[in-house]
Amino acid sequence: MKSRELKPRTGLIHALDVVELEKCIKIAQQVEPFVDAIKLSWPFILKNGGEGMLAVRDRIELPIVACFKVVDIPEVSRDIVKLAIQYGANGITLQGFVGTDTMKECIELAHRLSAQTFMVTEMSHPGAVEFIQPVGEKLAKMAKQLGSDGIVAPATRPENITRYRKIVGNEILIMSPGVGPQGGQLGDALQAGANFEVIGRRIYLASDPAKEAEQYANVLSKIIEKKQPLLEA
Ligand code: 3DU
Repeated sequence: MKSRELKPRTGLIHALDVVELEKCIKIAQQVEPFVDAIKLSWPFILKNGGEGMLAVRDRIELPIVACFKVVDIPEVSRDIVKLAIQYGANGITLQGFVGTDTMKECIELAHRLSAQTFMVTEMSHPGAVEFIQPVGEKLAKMAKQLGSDGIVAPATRPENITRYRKIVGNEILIMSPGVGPQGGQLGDALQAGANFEVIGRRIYLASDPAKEAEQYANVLSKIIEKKQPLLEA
């Protein structure tokens, strides 16, 4: 499976949480010029199977991120990672709190299969403050130590993205969900240190998803351009 590497260009990832296959493909094609990746999640897979993910992948050229937030014993997690990649994922999200053993195996396997990993360090919803947020910094350290390509951190708490950025350095990608209905403001996560903002409902529920994505991409890509000289300095 030829790899498509996720790199910041527009700074926008579309969380395409639409379960109807044809509608999902149509929106993926419409937003393709304005986003860096399409992110698919469990509801889509449960409805369409791995073949559904392959079908989306075949109709676009963008990287596909499988947002499976893998959280199981190493042996089972490995199978999820392997199958996700066989079914077209170029990147996969992992839940760091499951432990170093699972994370290490998943990251090594994904890299052997030319895919990228994104470890969740803190989620964006209110409940995240109960259990995962208190260990977020530890998780960010683990992601860096294990060589994860990226981490996932909340657009709803941009100040924490800045803390995670300090821990992981500039080499690791930070993707940040939570913009719009969850309360995060467009652009705040990138300003705080993220590389991508992950936006779902605001795009796929819009009457014109392409236009909506284009507007967000215009704002986000300008922030990326401004930050570039700072990162290279
Ligand atoms: O709130 P939105 O509709 O923009 O969708 C956010 C997406 O990001 C959705 O697919 C969800 O599963 C994912 N996500 C989070 O919202 C929060 C996380 O911490 C990690 C992933």
